[in-house]
Amino acid sequence: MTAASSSLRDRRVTTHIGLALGLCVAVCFVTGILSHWIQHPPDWFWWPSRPVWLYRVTQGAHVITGVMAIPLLLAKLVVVYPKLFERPVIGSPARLLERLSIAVLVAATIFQLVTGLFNTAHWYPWTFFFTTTHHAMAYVVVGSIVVHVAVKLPIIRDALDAGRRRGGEQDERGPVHPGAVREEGDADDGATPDHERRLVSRRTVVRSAWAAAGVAAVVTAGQTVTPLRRLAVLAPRSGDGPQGLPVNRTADQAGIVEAATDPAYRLRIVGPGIERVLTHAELAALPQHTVALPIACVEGWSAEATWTGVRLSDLVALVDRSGANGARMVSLERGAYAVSDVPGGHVRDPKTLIALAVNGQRLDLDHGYPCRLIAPNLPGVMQTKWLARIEVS
Ligand SMILES: Nc1nc2c(c(=O)[nH]1)N[C@H]1C(S)=C(S)[C@@H](COP(=O)(O)O)O[C@H]1N2
Ligand SMILES: [Mo]
Repeated sequence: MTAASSSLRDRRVTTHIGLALGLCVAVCFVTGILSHWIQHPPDWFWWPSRPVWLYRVTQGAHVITGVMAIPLLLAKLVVVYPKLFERPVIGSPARLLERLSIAVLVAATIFQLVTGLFNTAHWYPWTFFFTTTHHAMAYVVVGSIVVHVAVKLPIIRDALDAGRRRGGEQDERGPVHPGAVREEGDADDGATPDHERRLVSRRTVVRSAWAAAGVAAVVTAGQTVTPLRRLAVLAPRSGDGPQGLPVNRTADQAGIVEAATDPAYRLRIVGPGIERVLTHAELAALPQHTVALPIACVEGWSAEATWTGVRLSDLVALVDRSGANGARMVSLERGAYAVSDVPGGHVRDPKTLIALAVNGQRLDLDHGYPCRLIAPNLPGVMQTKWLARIEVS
C-alpha cells in the first residue's frame, strides 16, 4: 500500500465520518433498547405516560439515525477500502484480532441497517426472528465499536488534534499547510495526478455521503414532522389511510372482518373473579372523552389524531375498585399483535381511551372497529385494535 492511503487528511476524513457514524449508532442503540424495554419491560423498568410525544421522538430518532447511518457507513467503507486489502492479510495476533473486530463490526452494522430498513418497509421475510435478532445484534455492534475505537484511539486523537491545529483553515481543497499537517511518510510526494484524482473522487464520496445523510434525515423525518410530510418519499406508510391515518395492517389482512362486524360482538372486561360484558352500544352510552394523541409506530412513522371513547380507567373500575396494576388488551385477532400489556400508570392516565371514534368519525374497520386502545406515550404496536377482552390484573 502506498503511504498515500493513510495520509493525515484521509485519517481526518475517516475520523470525522467515523464520529458521525458513531453518534448515529449511539442514538440508534439507546433509542432501540428503550423501545425494546417498553415492549418487553424488565422488572426494574418504568416508562411514563407523559409527555405524550416522548416515544414519538425517541422512535423517530431511532429510524432517522439508522437511515442516516447507511450513507455514512458506505462512505466510511469506500474511504478505508484500500486498507481492507492491505498485506499481510493476517499478520500478528493483535492485527488478526483487530481485523476480526472490524469484520464483525461491519457485518453486524450492515445487518442492523438492512434489517431495520426492511422492517420500516414492513417487509418481514423473517417475522419473529426480526425483533430478537435486531435486539441481540445491537449489542454486537456496540461491543465491536468499543473494541474498534479503543484500537484506533491514537489515530483518532492525532487526526482530531491535527484538525484543531489547522484552526480556521478548513478547506480540504486548499494547499496543505506544511509543518502543521504533514507528517513523515505522508503523501505529499504522492501528489501525482493519479493521487490527486483519487483524492478528488474520495472527497466526492465523502461529500455525497454527508449530503445523502442529510437528505435521508429530512425525508425520514417527513414521516413524523407534518410540514415535511410531502418529502417523506422513503416512508412506506405516510400516504393517507382511512380517516386521515395510516394503517399498517388492515382488518382483511388480520382476518377479523367477520368477527368485528358480527352483531354478537361483545367487549369483555375481566377482573379478579368478575366479568362485565358490553355491547358496542353500551360502550357508546358510557361517558365519552376526546383526546389528541399520536400513533407512533416502531417503524418510525407517526401521526396525530383526535380520538373519542371511554376512559380505560372507567372500564377497569367496572371490575376492580382497587385500581389496576396493569391491564392486558386482547384482540379478536390471533398472532403477533393479539395481546398487549398496558402498565398501571398508563391504565390510570385519563388520556388512555378505548376509542370508538377517530377524527370525528366512527372508527374505520381498519383502525380497530368496534374499539381499540389508544394510550399516550406507548409504541403503536401496543395500541391494540379490534379489542375482544380487557384483563385487569
Ligand atoms: N390487533 C392489532 N392491533 C394492532 C396492529 C395489528 O396488526 N393488529 N398493528 C399495530 C401497529 S404496529 C400500529 S403502528 C398501530 C397502527 O394503528 P392504525 O392502523 O390504526 O394506524 O396499530 C397497532 N395495533
Ligand atoms: Mo407499528
